[in-house]
Amino acid sequence: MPFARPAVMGVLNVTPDSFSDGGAFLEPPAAIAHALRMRSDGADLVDVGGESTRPGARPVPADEELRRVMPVIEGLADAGIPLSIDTSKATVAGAATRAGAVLVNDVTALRGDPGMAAVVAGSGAELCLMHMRGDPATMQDDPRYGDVVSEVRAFLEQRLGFAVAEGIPEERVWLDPGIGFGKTLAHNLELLRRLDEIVAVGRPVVVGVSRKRFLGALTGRAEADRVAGGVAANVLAYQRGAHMFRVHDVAQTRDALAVAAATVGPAADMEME
Ligand code: HH2
Repeated sequence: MPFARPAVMGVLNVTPDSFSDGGAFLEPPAAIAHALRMRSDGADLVDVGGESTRPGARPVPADEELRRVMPVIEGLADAGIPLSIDTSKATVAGAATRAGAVLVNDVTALRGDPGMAAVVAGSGAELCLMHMRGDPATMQDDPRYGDVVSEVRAFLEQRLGFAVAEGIPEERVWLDPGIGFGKTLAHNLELLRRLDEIVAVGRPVVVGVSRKRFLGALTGRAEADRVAGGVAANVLAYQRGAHMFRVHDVAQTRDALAVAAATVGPAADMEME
């Protein structure tokens, strides 16, 4: 396990249209400066993405995605920043891991590109498999589940089995319930409330709640003002066993998790022995 719990993954969207920071980091110098700031704020790794997956987003061609992310990845790898690549394309994952990315964050869970599993297997990188209902263009059109937690868990177990069958060692796989990806407010809250059932699969769990729409629905706040709501959700997810937290607001999340870990985490357990 390359990252101790709790680990913080800082979000770096090199896109014009991401839902909360679209356009802010399109130029490599601005993106690199922001990543260095997140690192000094306590990010364990920086997740670089060149394609928005917000509800309604349109796919980006591979050459455009490469053009956006590679100068940033190369600059950050040179600076020694641990990197993750947020992509569903094998060519992008291949280029990023060759440049030094240590984790492939695939929101399609190896369903988006038939070449992805082989690239990840050959790269030696970690892999995050995320649950998504449908695709970003349509995923928020009336999503329905019988029991959302059982269905997400069964999906993640199936995708984990697929990854292992494709030659990716189980020890390298992370699982993510995909908060906001084809889910209503009630679905997102049920997944967070019963996150221990996803943790029980036995692989480390990543959660991405940062600035998302469900926080706006609960607080009435715009994206940039959802930090406190996100911190609350991340602390609750930590308590239920989540390992890694994907966030835009690294410093605040790091502080909250330090307090949570000291209170209910392994350090607190050890002191009681
Ligand atoms: N959420 C987003 C993107 N990638 N990856 C994982 N593993 N888990 C998530 O919850 C997750 C993700 C969406 O957030 P963001 O990157 O801020 O926005 P956009 O997709 O518009 O770029």
